[in-house]
Amino acid sequence: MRFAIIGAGMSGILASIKLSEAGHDDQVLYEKADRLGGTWRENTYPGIACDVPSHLYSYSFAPNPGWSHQFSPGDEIEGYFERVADDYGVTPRIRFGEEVTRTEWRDGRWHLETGAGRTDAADVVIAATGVLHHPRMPDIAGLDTFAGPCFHSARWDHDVDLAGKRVGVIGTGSTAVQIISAIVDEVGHLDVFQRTPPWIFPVQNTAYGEDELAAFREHPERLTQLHDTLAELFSGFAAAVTEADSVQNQSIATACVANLENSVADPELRERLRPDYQPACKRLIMSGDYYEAIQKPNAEVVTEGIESVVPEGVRTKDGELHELDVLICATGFKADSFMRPMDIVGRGGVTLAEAWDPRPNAYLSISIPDFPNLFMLNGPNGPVGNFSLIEVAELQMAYSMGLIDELAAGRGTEICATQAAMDAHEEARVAEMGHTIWVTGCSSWYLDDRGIPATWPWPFEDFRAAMAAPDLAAYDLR
Ligand code: N01
Repeated sequence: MRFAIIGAGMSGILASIKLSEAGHDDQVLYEKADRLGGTWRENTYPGIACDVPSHLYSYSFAPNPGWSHQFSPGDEIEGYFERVADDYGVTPRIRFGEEVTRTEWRDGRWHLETGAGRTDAADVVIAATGVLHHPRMPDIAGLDTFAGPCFHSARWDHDVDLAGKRVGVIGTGSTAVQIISAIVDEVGHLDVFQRTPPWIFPVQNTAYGEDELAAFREHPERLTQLHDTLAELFSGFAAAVTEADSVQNQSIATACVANLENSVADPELRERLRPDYQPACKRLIMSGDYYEAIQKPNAEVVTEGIESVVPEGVRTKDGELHELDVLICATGFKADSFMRPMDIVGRGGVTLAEAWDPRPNAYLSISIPDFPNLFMLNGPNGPVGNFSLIEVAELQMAYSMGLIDELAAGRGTEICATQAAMDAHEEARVAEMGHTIWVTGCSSWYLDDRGIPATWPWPFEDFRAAMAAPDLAAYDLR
């Protein structure tokens, strides 16, 4: 069988390694960019780090004794993926600069076309295209009239020198918080345009000392233990977000409230920073230095709504003009794109646009009826809320290998979930959402067009159990 993997980020590299381990060496990875690394290649803003601990945000089979910090910076993470891809022989399989623009299921195979004009045919396609990769610019009048540099956090313009400048940051999500803490000491003046205050869970990001790094190098088994311990801890977090009333959630809330009370001195500012929704309803933000950053004399939190952007800066609804040299939009991503805008045509000519109207769905986030032999990693409605997406992808890939094994064993040539299985799963998923923290009264990128979280509502152990092996009764194997 021939395999095409779309995307050479964390999930695509993983897919390639796991296919090779199973003896499937006829594979190619299509990567639209000229380097691998996915989100860690695209996001290069100051302060970027992963807020999942590095020893958990690592492949289980490739622990890294060299992580510099508990939450290591983005370039280190990108370097890790490059190293793993080299060590496991993935890099030579990648076709860089080739964006798959179309793939069609015809005569029992996927026929792919790339923007570079290449065509290819594969028996199986693994869509490892990522979740948050289409930047969402804010819909603000006059944004394009701004006279100075204006860019999205995921399209950072490194030619722009921020030193001494008047800089505005729109947004106070995970990205903005990292940027603000990183640039506040460099810029002349910083305006933070906050539409909704975030809850901040306090975490310190300590660097590992030489002794600890040496111990990790000398005792690799400790890395595996650490990985497993952190995975357990994060399962606990999952229990919290999927049960809004849980004890764990109350502890998270207590820590966030205490952080706000103890870190923000000015009572007036403290109230403007106090969210009116429960912690973890929006994705919980981890930071040890955000509150300190925004209380610096050169920083100002602007809570008045934005009226428009003008050439000189941002005008708020009270009529005030906030004059700026640089405007940064840390305004998030279109979270429902997944494989789009790729043109995907399944069995019988059904298009992905039709299948995903009105919204994306896949059985267990992996397989779509009438799109045989197409498996998604980190697809729609999966566990995206504060877990290590590496662990999620590893479990999904192991599950997908179970489906691929059916094909490899010759028990059929095409396999995809049945409509009935997907519908039943979706019904159960939606019914379960009432317990979760995500529906307790906030807006966030987790919510779909109906206001239903596009996530996994059960504890993480249930996800592990669901991924243990495919239930073939849910599949149409021909
Ligand atoms: O994006 P977001 P993000 N006018 O959508 C505001 C992951 N991540 O890039 O809250 C004014 O969370 C918007 O305001 P509001 C992580 O999963 C991980 O920060 O909608 N403001 C909000 O404050 C995260 O959840 C790491 O009212 C506007 C912000 O922009 C996900 O990426 C690090 C606006 C957008 O927040 C996305 O985070 C960073 C407008 N028109 C990110 N439009 C790790 O460390 C939007 N906003 C792993």
